[in-house]
Amino acid sequence: MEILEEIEENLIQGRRNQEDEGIDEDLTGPGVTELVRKALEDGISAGVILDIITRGMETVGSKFESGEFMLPDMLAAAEASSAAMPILEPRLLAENTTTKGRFLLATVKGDLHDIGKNIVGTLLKGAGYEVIDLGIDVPAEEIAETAKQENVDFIGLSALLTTTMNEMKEVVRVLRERNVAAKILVGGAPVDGEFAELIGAHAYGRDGFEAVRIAEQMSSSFENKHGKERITRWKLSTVKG
Ligand code: B12
Repeated sequence: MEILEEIEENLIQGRRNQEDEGIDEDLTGPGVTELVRKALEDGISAGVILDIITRGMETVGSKFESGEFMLPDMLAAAEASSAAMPILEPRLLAENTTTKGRFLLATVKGDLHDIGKNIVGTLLKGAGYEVIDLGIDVPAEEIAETAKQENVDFIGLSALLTTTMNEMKEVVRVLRERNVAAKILVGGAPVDGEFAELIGAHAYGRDGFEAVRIAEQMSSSFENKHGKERITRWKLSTVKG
């Protein structure tokens, strides 16, 4: 089996490392973390590995939906995926060292899913943004408070449940009420562009790569409108911090 396929298969089976048992007991040998290290050593790019991990998690979701997988299976895959991130992050960071702006990330209140958000954070950092990650289950007030305190340029909200996506609307309302000027991006499997528009967010991002693209577009239009000053402040604030 090719190494990327091996990563995907072991992820779906929830095998974080070689000691872990998969659902299929015959599956032995290196688990996700060892395979990811090996793939990087072989010269495979961190971005390609991220894509495979994302695809594997989609399969896990379908299996859960069809009843083939139970909650512990989903959790095991999630743990394997999270364990791969610290291995990939330095590589993604090495590709870019400049700072383009401050990005606040949070999974909204009621929602505990953070794999996608963490990937978005990793890619943003890799692209040169300073990321402040508030974690999961974050109330609107806390997001608004931090956005003001830290004077962030972008806010990225994540939700994976059809119930919690409605919380995004509340976050946008509170941000407006508190006059937070940062651009708001929303993302997560149940969210789309139409929903983003409906709740008054500035943009929807399908994945971390798109989040980077949107932020770059917004920054350059901002720069055109307001000159280079603010961009310089971003860079200085990050050098200090
Ligand atoms: C892993 C997982 C879990 C793990 C989460 C662990 C963790 N640390 O995150 C655990 C086991 C805890 C879990 C729990 C539950 N889960 Co769950 N889970 C999943 C699963 C399989 C994968 C999610 C994932 O990590 N995907 C991989 C990442 C890379 O993709 P992603 O999150 O979509 O993120 C990408 C994009 O969406 C985007 N993105 C995400 N956020 C943001 C933010 C911004 C700003 C931008 C620009 C982009 C962006 O970029 C990311 C990178 O490409 C999904 C299935 C699925 N297909 O989504 C179900 C799923 C989301 N879960 C589901 C359910 C039902 C639950 C539970 C209610 C189950 C239960 N009975 O308890 C609980 C709810 C807990 C809670 N309150 O949040 C349902 C939701 C159904 C619905 N429509 O609401 C799903 C869809 C499974 C299913 N098909 O039924 N889950």
